[in-house]
Amino acid sequence: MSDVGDCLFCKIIAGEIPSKKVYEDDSTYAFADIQPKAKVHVLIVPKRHYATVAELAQNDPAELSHIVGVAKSIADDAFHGAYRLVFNTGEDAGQSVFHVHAHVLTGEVLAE
Ligand code: IU
Repeated sequence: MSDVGDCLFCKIIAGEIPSKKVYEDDSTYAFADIQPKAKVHVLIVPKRHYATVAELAQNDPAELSHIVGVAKSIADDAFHGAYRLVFNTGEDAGQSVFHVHAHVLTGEVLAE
């Protein structure tokens, strides 16, 4: 379903690179960020490869909505439904992996 060139997150989804899985279903995979910026820091990715959240929204809005639901459910379990959801988009905004991913930051009170 997903294996675009040498995309790192496609390889994680395919199990070619190990990750700490948090959630998986037919269309979506979630795993712990290797450099957590909060007590709980999870990346949620669509299994199908899109570079950015804008591309995902345009091509598969149902999957984007699903990802938002997965984020809520992770935060419901980790920290009574309080969480920050971030999609860095573009190199100048801090995006370093060009397979769209939602950062879910939760598990503790977050600084502004
Ligand atoms: P960014 O929004 O593209 O900068 O986020 C990429 C994230 O992917 C970043 O928080 C990294 O710590 C994380 N990550 C990872 O979890 N596993 C990896 O093998 C690599 C990056 I490379």
